[in-house]
Amino acid sequence: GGKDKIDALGRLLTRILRHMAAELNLNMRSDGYVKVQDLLKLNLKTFANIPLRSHTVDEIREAVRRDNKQRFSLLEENGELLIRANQGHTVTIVESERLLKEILSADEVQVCVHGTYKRNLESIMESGLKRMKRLHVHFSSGLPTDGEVISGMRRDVNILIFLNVRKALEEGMKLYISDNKVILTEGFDGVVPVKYIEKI
Ligand code: HQG
Repeated sequence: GGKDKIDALGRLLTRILRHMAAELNLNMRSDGYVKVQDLLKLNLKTFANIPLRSHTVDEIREAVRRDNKQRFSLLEENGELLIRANQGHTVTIVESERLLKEILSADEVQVCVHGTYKRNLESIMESGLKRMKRLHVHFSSGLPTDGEVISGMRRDVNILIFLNVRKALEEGMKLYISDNKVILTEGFDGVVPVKYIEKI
């Protein structure tokens, strides 16, 4: 039905806007925005097997509105509609300073928590939190409550790692916050060293 079509569209938009700009030759700005009209020219199919071309601007607006983690932002500029993913990128076209807002004081942050899995813990305590394929390590700016969706971590994580924001900022680690309130950092060369982990 219509709901499934919109959900499938949302998943495809996530994939394109975070990971596929380069291979698709998409004109993406350093703040992550691309023209909606450029997307609607693409020939890709959603997981529901519906071609992106067969969608409308209104369906894109609905996918953005409906997204449970507010993964996208829309922008109207010079009569054109632009869309971006708020975080989660692997494509290096995007620049932290343009996509995100820098956190300047620890007072801006109530909690900064990375969600992960027990199987990763030993490795994390050995080598720090790594950004892996993405541009940033991801943290939620609030605590998850039972089974609820929260931007910045998956629902099924079973370990919470808290960042010492004050110490990280003091020692020159740059922290940013996205439009959907995910806290992001490149750490130092892609790694948040273990000494900035406050507690687990
Ligand atoms: C782990 C989802 C071993 C890290 C979520 C994570 C988030 C290590 C995985 C967003 C490690 C990377 C990002 C180390 C880190 N040894 N494992 N040294 N350092 N890891 O997907 O934070 O639904 O790149 O703990 O909600 O899981 O897609 O990062 O398990 O917001 O919008 O390596 O993705 O959002 O995985 O998730 P990811 P993430 P969406």
